[in-house]
Amino acid sequence: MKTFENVTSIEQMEAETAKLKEMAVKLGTETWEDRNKNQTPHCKFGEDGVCCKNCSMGPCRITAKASRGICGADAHAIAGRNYLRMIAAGTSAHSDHARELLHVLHGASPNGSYRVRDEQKLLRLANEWGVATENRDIYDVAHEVAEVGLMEFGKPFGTQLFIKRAIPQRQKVWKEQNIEPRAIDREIATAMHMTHMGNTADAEVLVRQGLRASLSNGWGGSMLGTEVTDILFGIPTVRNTEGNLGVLEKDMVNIVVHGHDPAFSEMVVTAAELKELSDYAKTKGAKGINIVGLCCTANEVAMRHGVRMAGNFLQQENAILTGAIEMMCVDIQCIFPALASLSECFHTKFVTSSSIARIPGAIHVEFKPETAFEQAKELIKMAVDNFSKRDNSKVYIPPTKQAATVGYPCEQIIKQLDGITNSHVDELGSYRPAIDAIKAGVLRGAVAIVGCNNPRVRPDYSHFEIMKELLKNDVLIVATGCSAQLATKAGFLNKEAKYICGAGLRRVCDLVDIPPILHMGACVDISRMMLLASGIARDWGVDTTQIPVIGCAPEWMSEKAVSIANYVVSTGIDVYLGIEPQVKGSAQMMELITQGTRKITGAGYIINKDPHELVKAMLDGIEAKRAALGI
Ligand code: BF8
Ligand code: SF4
Repeated sequence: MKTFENVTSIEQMEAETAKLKEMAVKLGTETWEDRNKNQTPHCKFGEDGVCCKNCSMGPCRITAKASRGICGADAHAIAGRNYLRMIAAGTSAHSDHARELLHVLHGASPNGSYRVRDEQKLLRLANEWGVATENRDIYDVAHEVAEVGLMEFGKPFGTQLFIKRAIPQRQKVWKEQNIEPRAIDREIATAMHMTHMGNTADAEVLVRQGLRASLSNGWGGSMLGTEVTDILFGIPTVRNTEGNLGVLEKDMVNIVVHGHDPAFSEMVVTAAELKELSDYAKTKGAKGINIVGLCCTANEVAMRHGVRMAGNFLQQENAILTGAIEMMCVDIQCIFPALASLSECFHTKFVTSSSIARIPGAIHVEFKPETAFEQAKELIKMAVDNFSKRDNSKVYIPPTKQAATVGYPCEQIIKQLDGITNSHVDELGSYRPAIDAIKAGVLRGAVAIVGCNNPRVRPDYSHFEIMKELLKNDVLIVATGCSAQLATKAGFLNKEAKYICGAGLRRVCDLVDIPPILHMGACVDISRMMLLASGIARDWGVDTTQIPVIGCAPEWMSEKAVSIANYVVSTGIDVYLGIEPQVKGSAQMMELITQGTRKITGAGYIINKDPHELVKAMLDGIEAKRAALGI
């Protein structure tokens, strides 16, 4: 039988990193590997979540001799408050990202840098929200939709509009459990207020607010971010691209866009397509301009433009270490401050663009929607001018890259499913063909693998091992964020990767013409996954807790990830984690996040640092759901 031998192993990826690391050593500069060593072992109190510095009587730490802080807060209260603060921070990050985009939509105009790219999606949202559309200019509609969206952050009454998109069973759970998300900013402020000195000390109450605040992200901020991005830049469609550092070009001006907010990177990508700029690059001795992405910005531009992806989170310093980057432009989130000083070892210009993420040593070009396109052009010129300063004695571009097919939002998945059965049910389509495949056992289920990579474990290895095992066992994977990028680097987004899958999944890949892992976008696009799971549950006629669909974040690290994990659990989907949340110092908190939430939402965490044990638990979990459904 045919096989797919073109997988890039973790060992190969590590060998390339080691080679780049040689350059860092030669230049006498450090990277995360060194800093990680210096930070190990980590502070035990922080690791266990039992250090409180929420007031200046502290910091207080829970130890064998001190079971309470000065105010009397115990380990459960302290760990619970720290945990809720992580959720609040994560919720604020995703949601503020969406808020910025809503302002961009509010300022969009037919002749401006930002236009409405997908009128149909805008009109659908306007109808959903009761915004008048008939005989109106599309930009008037856009501006009013943006206003309604912005009100979701601070409205004094009511709950998030998008929760009506959830299946009725879920809405009922949220209402009965009193975790329906209200205004986004309110849920964040409430979380911060509850955790202020002298307020909530009951761990369960803190966990409940975590669920509620996270819902204002998943079914609020993140979903707004995704919707508005689609309206402004188009719903992603299937594209062929490539991934890993081999996408850098030795004869071209290499510009990396890194971060999360696509408003900035879209301008850079569009400007780079201008003939005047590529001609300009040629006058400077380069063959052209090569824009590549890092982290979630990479996912955004890959899915909409086919821009190639240089890599994920822990690869950001490696990109600079190639010595072949003329400019790295960053926007917000997951950007190492270390990039500024590392860039100084090379000719690389390191440019920050947002007031939210300012870094000493960077060139700061505050990006403004009104002048965005012009600013992007200026930056590209600056990068081109920098090409001649590249020092070839410091250049090493690892040769490895993989072909990838990306761009599978719900709309695309439905379209492809429709294509095989002609079972077009209604305007929104149906997941029934996928459900039939699951019921028949051709597919055992589906897993959303998401999140970061993390030096607490062998980076990327857990993603890799878990994916490989699930594919072999006929489990379809949807991926976002840095996980999707690992899948890209490994070669799992190549349609030919079907040959590493079980016979059932391979058949589905053939029939639907998809790679075995569907790239659904950036981390804000986990909201797409919530709609996907809800759509499957709706078409199946059961609750989301019942379908053999689970989530997994094998190497999560950010506060955003904690917020995401909580809204996934709130949506009724079990979350398998490969990194322990920092609450271990409280047995009650450990019980709450693994068992307690099951009584509230029907789902919880399963935690195991060993990827092989974790994937076994995942397969067991899927089979248990199948058995309960009688399939
Ligand atoms: O939002 S997966 S390291 S890049 S937090 Fe960050 Fe984690 Fe990557 Fe995207 Ni998500
Ligand atoms: Fe210590 Fe309580 Fe202050 Fe926390 S809030 S630092 S436990 S006194």
